[in-house]
Amino acid sequence: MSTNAHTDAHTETTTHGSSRDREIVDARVIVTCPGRNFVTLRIETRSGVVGLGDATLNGRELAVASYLQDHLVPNLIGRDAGRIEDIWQFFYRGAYWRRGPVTMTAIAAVDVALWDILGKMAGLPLYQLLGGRSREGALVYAHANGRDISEASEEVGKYREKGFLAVRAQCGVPGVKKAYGISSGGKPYEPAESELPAETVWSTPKYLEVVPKLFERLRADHGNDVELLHDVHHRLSPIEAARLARDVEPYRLFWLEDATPAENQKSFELIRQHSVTPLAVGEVFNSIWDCKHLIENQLIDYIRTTIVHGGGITHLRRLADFAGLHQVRTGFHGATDLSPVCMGAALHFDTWVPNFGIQEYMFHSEETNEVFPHDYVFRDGRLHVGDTPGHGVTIDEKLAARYPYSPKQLPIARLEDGSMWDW
Ligand code: KDG
Ligand code: MG
Repeated sequence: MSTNAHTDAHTETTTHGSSRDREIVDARVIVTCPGRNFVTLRIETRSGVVGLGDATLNGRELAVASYLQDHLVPNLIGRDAGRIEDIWQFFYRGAYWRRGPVTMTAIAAVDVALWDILGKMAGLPLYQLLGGRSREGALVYAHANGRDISEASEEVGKYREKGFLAVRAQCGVPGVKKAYGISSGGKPYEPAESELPAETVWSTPKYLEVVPKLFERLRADHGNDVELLHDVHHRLSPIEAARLARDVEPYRLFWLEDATPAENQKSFELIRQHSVTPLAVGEVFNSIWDCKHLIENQLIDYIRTTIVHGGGITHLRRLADFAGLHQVRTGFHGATDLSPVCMGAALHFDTWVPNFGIQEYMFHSEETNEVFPHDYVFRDGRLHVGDTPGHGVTIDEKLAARYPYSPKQLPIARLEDGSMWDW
């Protein structure tokens, strides 16, 4: 693609440089595995400003790396990095094959890297570019999990001691060998642990028996002074989800997450008819179209779609504004498979977005934090971004190169009779 197709013939001068300074001269995909796989896009302008975007899609990392490398990067070289909206539209509208996790993750990586560059060129932190601070820090929730109810309750206590104001709680299900969200051997929970998907067995009746008991115990042990959350991880049918949402009502959950798969957005109507437990959904969504019905019919309270899987800041800003019109708040996905680059960008967004709800915060490993130095810090139950221009997250490429890609896929779930189920 010829360079002059993307740069202005006339010189467009701004306080911080011309379109020539902003010309994209390099874009590279970095794959690294400091304990888990991450894909990062690094974009550089002619004036030497570097921006980073997370492109990690757990278990499908190389598909996004190839989408970027083979299809987006060749279209980036020579373009004006300041044309963030036009580049987004070029890759979304211009692609013909729209949406889907691979495409939208790749577009997100480009978008976030460009916002990072804009912040660095302007000398401003990203939240300032978005419209400035709406709050002092982003309320976060941690993950407490235990092999049984007592262990889960102890874990909730540990997080409260660390200053967390909100905790997601999961516990083992008696009779189910490997329930979602439960780690083994005291290690942090990481679902993608083998080259081919691990097969787990699922029992809805056993699960529906234990969860209300878990939350009854947590309220008895910890009182009402802590926000409690729970992730069903798409395992229930709409009517089972309605039953669970009703059964946990006395324990005043902050939210019940992914109670049923949401390909059929109307299925949430059934849950709503039966319960006032707040509902969150959307970590697997990629665009506003995945949740339009859910939002405009006020079938959910929190939208979980986050920057890396939802087309970046440019698209998430639209989604959040649309959600705000319907009193739906943000509750961004923040598992460890989203890199610190995504977390940094998400926290700037959280610092600005008027209809903020909460941010998920699973801690990254030491190795990951060393590969991705960042300026956000945890204090008093909240994550606080720094004032570094851009999103405040960088990469130590030398260190990253010491951790080669290691193929890993997410597990699958089957019912006790062997039928495939939702993991
Ligand atoms: O890659 C899948 C994980 O991000 C997901 O299982 C984590 O459901 C999750 C959550 O709420 O963090
Ligand atoms: Mg989840």
